[in-house]
Amino acid sequence: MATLHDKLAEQIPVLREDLKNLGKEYGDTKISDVTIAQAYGGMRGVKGMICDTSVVEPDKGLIIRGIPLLEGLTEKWPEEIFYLLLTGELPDEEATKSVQEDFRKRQGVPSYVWDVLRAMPEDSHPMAMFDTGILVMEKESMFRKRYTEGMTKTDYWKPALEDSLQLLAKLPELAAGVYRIRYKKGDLIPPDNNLDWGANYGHMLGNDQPDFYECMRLYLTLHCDHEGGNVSANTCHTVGSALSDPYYAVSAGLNGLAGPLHGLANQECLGWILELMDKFGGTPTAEQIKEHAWETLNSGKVIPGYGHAVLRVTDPRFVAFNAFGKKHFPDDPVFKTVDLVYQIVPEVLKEHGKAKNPWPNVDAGSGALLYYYGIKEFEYYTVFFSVSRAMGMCSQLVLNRAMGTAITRPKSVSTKWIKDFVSKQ
Ligand code: HAX
Repeated sequence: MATLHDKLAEQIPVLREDLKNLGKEYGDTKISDVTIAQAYGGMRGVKGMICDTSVVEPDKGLIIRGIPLLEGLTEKWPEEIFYLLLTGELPDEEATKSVQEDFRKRQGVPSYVWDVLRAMPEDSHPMAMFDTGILVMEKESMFRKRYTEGMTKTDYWKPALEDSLQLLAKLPELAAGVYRIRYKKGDLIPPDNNLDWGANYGHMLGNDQPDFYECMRLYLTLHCDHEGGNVSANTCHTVGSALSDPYYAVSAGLNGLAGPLHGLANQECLGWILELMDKFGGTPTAEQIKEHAWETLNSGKVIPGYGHAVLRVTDPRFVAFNAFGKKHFPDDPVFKTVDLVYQIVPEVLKEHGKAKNPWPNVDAGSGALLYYYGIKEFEYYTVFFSVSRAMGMCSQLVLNRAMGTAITRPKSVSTKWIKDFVSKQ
């Protein structure tokens, strides 16, 4: 099977031809309308961009290139998922090895990155450190170099892929370094060339339990992508559409992931679980969970890890994490509490009547796994999410450069414009 570069080189001319024909024949066909509520409501449901890597169906959740997550993808390693996201095909053993070898060759975070991170205030958020680390490496960008030299538009995807591979190869090392520097865990641990991408991340964090390696692979697989409209993907896409290189675009997207309504929900969520356990002195009863959930809602806060802008069922990513916990540590008190909360909170949210989706999302369960394996610093949890999500962002960026997607520029209108418009109806 072909390497990533060769496979894309074969597919991209076909994709371009398809787009040319679609534009010519159906360019004026409407696919969406926008209401005033949607314009004020975060453009929810407005179809206004293209993402070929994955889709999220309200009743099914994540579907990567036509394959629903729970139909075999949770057993795949992240390198295989990256190949699938980019090319639409699951790699065979040889192609998987070529991605792994590519990542291995490109390892090695430059020492100037560590200097910058060590100079940051000691109480910096790990996400601020991680995103800064990516931005500091921007000087390595091949995309920027080739653009300055005057490359042709049809070649944009090539240095975008090159930057993406460089970046992804270094992210586990950068992320593990952030952990060890921020939480004073001792010297940085260099990558082990015999390990795969996910296991190496675990190794560099300082945990070589085989179960933890498995957990890391699953974690990196499950968070890889969630179509194009979520805050991080959409931000990365917008920044990339200005032909800012992948270092700028991915760092920007991850700054969006650092919001509590998005990726940071995983830190918030474990905090909520531990607060609950602390309050009731251990694994809480159903009544106690109900009481705590209502207290949260009545104080005007959201219950982290529940609800979703698109999903209307239990997130399959939550299902996969839950199955991992049940297999490896069913009696762990934090995991048991997460599982109990899952049985109570949806009913509370339904009774509350506001959230359109009362079911858990990916962030409801992921923290319990990390906590079990000794990563207790939950401010760090969104960094795990980021390493994985960078695969989706990079895949979308490369494909967008291949498709020649235009610079993002939706039209905004003022509230006065809206008032004048409705007064004429
Ligand atoms: N707890 C309490 N209230 C909730 C809620 C929850 N978990 N989820 C939604 N609501 C409320 C909203 O705040 C909103 O209230 P107002 O009308 O007062 O503004 C109302 O229900 C309707 O919201 P919605 O249409 O159901 O949800 P949105 O599409 O607006 O928002 C969110 C989706 C994920 C942001 C939302 O469900 C939420 O805040 N959840 C908790 C935070 C969280 O888990 N975020 C992670 C989401 C997954 C993700 O992106 N991970 O990266």
